[in-house]
Amino acid sequence: MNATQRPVDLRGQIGPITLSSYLFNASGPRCTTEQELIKLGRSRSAAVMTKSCTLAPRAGNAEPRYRALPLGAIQSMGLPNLGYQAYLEMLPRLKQVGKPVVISISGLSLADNTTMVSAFMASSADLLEINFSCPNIEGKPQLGYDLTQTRQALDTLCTLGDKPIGLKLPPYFDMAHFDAMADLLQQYPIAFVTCVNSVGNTLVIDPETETAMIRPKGGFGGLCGDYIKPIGLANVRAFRQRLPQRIDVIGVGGIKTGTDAFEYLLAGASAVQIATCYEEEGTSCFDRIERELGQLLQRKGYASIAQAKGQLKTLD
Ligand code: RRO
Repeated sequence: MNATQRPVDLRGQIGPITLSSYLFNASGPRCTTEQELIKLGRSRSAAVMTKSCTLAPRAGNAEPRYRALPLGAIQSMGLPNLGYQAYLEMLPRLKQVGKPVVISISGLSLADNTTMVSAFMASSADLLEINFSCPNIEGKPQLGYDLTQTRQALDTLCTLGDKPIGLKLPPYFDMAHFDAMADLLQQYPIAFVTCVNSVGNTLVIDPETETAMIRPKGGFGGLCGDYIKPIGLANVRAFRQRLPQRIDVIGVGGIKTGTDAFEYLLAGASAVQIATCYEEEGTSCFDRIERELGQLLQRKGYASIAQAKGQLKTLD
């Protein structure tokens, strides 16, 4: 930056909350324990997001359940977490870091989600992200692929308090599904959607050993990282085009450079989350990607996130 250039305004947005930067951690890696969450609070992550919680603590699925791959990872963690009461109890200490705390909630039933959302509505959490898309629990289909159950869940969960809530959505692959889900979601007072969760129930095989890469569910697991960036971009774009402006779209999937974050910005994301890259690199990814994004926007003559948001050009 030379002396005449102003720094780019990199603030992101989720519903009523303005973030100090455009990126923060996704629910998933390195955000389960208080120690990990405090570390996130002291990093450049713009918010502290927790691992999805359940009613009772869970050890998660059998190992090996995470495998790094050349362009990302496959995993079937199985919701390992401390149980929602542990996160309620540590919230005052997490809040002391001075940035928004987002609680990810992933009940195994609507009754579980109702209990947890009610509890966090009465807490000092800033935002709730309700996970409608965990692909890794045997016998529990992803809620976001079932319109009827999604409607039933929202009918209840949207009446439990005033704190802004958002939904973590699975990836969709058909225009009719984007249309149907967006039509449904805009009937509810939600503040944001997060697109996308891992691409569920994929299979990666080691041809040498002729074995599936991970143990749970016979090797079926969520695909993450670079492999899924085009899917994440498409989902952000599709929901941004269909949802009213009062609902922010948060991008996640394969962001490991400032250029990746910029692509999500062009697609219309109000902020982005980092998962696999944070797992591999640790908290330094937030400074690095923020710096790269700032330099890219500066070089392109954008003064702020807002100027570039949704400005994707198409060829028609
Ligand atoms: O813990 C997991 O296995 C997991 C969850 Br809750 C999720 O929402 N998405 C994912 O890929 N893994």
